[in-house]
Amino acid sequence: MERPNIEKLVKQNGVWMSRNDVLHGVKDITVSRKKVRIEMDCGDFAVVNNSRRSASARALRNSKYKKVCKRCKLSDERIERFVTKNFSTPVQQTVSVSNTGTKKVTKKNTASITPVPEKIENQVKTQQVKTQSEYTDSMKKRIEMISVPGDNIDFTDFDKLVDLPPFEVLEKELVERRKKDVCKIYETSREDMLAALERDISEFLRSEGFMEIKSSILIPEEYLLQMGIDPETDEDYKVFKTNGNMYLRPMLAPVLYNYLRRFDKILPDPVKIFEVGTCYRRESDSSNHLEEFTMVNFCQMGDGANAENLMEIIDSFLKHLGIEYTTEGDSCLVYGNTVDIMHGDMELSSAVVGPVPMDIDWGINKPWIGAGFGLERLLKAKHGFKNVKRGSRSELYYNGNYINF
Ligand code: ATP
Ligand code: 9VF
Ligand code: MG
Repeated sequence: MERPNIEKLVKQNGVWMSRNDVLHGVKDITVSRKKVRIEMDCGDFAVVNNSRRSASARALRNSKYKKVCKRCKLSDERIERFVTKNFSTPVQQTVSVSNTGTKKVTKKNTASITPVPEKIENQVKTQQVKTQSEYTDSMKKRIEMISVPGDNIDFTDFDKLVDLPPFEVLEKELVERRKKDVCKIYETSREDMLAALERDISEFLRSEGFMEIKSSILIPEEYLLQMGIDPETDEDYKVFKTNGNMYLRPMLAPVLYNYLRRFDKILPDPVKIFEVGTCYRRESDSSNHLEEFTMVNFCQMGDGANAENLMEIIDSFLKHLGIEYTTEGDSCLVYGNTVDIMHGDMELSSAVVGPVPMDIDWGINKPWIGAGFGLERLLKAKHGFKNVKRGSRSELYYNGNYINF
């Protein structure tokens, strides 16, 4: 016969046994898809898997407890029932309220901000020194994950590793720092860095005369084909297809083309527009590639659409963001020649001076300039992150700080 699960055992016995074999009365039990949350008469609670073979299940079946929780005020009758497993007579749950004035224990369910000791750094320094070679690869990985550039721990740079404390000490210190960093954000700006960058970019470009657009993330196949991308075979733009006939956009250009064509009939020349939004590409793993990333693409069509103006706007854009860059000539399938804006080895942007032949298909007949930047790469450059993931849509990092503790 199949063994009863925790839910059944707790409901039947009316008691719970905590890990150190202390017997508690059960006030309430909530069952979810996989877990059980048990609230004890003393106010403590436990969340465990709703299993049949766990130590907790065994403890409830075998009735071997070491102590009884005093605060639960379990009646002899309830204990007896648990031990003898005589469930025929239901027991009334009568918890007597003592008149000794003891306070009711209530568990806080709001997250509290734990104050972090200030002078841990000194503590770390006085510990025994550990050399880099004493760190295993998994220790290094863990340290890299929970550290930020400001910690100055770089396992590829030996000079920064002198006086490294033992792993456990360093790990504890870094965890405390990250908690403190996130608490600081909670106390001050409360801004997500990706969202803040988008707002900053939007404000900057609007002040430079560009009009903001928000278009759909879902685009039809026609837009890809018209950009010269075959969604089935293209090697550079590996696109995601939805269950219907739509695709997740790998770029913003198709919609911007349509806007340029329409606005040219409405707005004075030159037409200056931009969009900031999520784009999707099926990429292989790399420290500069995400499958879900944020692009800003700004463009100007008509008067002043020349290489000089393009470089001027890019220069003031990156100066505004405080990011250094170099330029490189490149070419791509979609536009032919591009100017790549680089930060070290990382491409921040591809910039193009039109016109290009496919303009005809989009109904465009004026010169244009444009550039597309990845926001997560801008964050990586700005903060010295090792990986674009730090600044991306993620549950593991908040504003570059590891948070999965
Ligand atoms: P790369 O050659 O580095 O893969 P790309 O030339 O394919 O990039 P573009 O099509 O020029 O990229 O897109 C414009 C900008 O968008 C890039 O310069 C980059 O900043 C950003 N970007 C493109 N693909 C990604 C991605 N997978 N993850 C993060 N950012 C990206
Ligand atoms: C440069 C990057 C074709 C006139 C609407 C504007 C541009 C940006 C290139 C982007 C892409 N192009 N990921 O075009 O600004 O489209 O490959 Si328009
Ligand atoms: Mg490019």
